[in-house]
Amino acid sequence: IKRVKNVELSVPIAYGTISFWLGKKADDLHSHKWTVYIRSATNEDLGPIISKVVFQLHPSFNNPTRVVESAPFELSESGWGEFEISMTVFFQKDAAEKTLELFHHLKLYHEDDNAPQSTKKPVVVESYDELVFQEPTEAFYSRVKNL
Ligand code: SLL
Repeated sequence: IKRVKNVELSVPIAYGTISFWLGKKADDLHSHKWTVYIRSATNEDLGPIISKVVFQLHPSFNNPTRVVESAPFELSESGWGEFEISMTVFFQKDAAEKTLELFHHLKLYHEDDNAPQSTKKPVVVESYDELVFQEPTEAFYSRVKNL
């Protein structure tokens, strides 16, 4: 495979969770609705770069291994508890890159225990990172450099 020498391609990403409390009427096992996501930090489409993301949920969920094969790379669920989510990122084939593993702690509750829960104020936790392609393959680079 031909690689482009002395070139580094860097794609800023944001990943994390947003969670809404469903209110007093919700049942105990599904008190919150949440979404875990990986997105471009600059609002680009990650579809040309990422082929799929495997989200690994807590084993208390049905089918805890969730595969998302197209953008947007996100997953929504409902539940009651916080846990660590692992996300395995698979790149498009022509990138010839290994998978990348990201971890994110799902947060449902606000920091301040005394703050009343609200169905209108979501709990958002987001991290920023970069997908870095050192000496990208020619095929991948020519496809994504102008995105
Ligand atoms: C805790 N260690 O004890 C954590 C585990 C697991 C949360 C939290 C399942 C919901 C469903 C769910 O929310 N599990 O089964 O639909 O806090």
